[in-house]
Amino acid sequence: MGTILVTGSLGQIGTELVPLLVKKFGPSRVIASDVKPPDSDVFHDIEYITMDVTDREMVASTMKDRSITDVFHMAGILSALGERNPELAFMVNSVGTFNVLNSAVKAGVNRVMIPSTIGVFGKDTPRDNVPVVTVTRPATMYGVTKVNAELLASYFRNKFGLDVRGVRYPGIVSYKTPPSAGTTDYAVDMYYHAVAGKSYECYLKEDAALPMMYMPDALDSLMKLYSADGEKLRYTIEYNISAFSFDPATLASAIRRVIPEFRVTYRPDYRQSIAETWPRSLDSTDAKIDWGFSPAYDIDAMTEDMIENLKEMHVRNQPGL
Ligand code: AKB
Repeated sequence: MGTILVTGSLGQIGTELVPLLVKKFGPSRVIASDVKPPDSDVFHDIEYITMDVTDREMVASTMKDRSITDVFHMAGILSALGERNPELAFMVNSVGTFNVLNSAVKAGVNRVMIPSTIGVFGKDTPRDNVPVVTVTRPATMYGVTKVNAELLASYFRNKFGLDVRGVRYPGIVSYKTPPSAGTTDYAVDMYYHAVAGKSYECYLKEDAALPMMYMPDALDSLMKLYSADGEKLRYTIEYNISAFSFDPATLASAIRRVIPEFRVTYRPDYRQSIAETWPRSLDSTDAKIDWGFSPAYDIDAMTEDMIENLKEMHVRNQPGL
């Protein structure tokens, strides 16, 4: 392995993936990138470049000139922002993914990791224990572009032999990056409010159950799949993974076991209509069989860890609360 390029390094997953890659492979082997410069010196020990994945020339020359061998393509516009700005979602998620795959083939890249999402499912998909191969007819622009990314990944694998791998992530809970553009972000937001001693108005209904997982398991899964034996992989970026499912009321109860005074009210908005088109639970069996997916955190272990870490981060001083 030579040099790893990470796109979307300032996003929810990218922020935590980059330090993990640096720890694993060393600072000289990782180049972080995002469309904007970092706010502070978060990635001070490694090379950071400003790169827009929708810029074909920029993506192609970055991969070629820096002899990139591996790409973690984490740049993406999530579901809620995608509904507010469908054109941006199309450009980043579809055009950007095409640019990354096309440039990777031309530059002789060995492996490309691309996350997919439960957003590929829609109203015609079964709601419970959804298998990998099922109906993928999403209602959101995010879903449309991610189905497109799944098809592109398989096309580039079959046509050019490019090693492309990825998982369909459920909602991911994490504390390092404040919530922003997704439908499942309410979960992160709830913890931020609870630790700040505030009540929370939830934009999903209390019984809107969705598949979820904690960030350490999301990262561990990605790294397991990255180093898995390619011969054993039956799918490209379509592996379903999820650690558990919960609805807002269940999460609020889990938080109240640690912070009993925490209160939640419900005022569903357009994100409730998105959640209603997604499954309540996923079948992760194929990921377990093919590359050993095995999440460690349940909802209570995640809740204790989230609250402990958010308290340490002095969440009361975070803007926007
Ligand atoms: C979102 O809510 O848009 C994302 C996702 C499930 O892909 N977290």
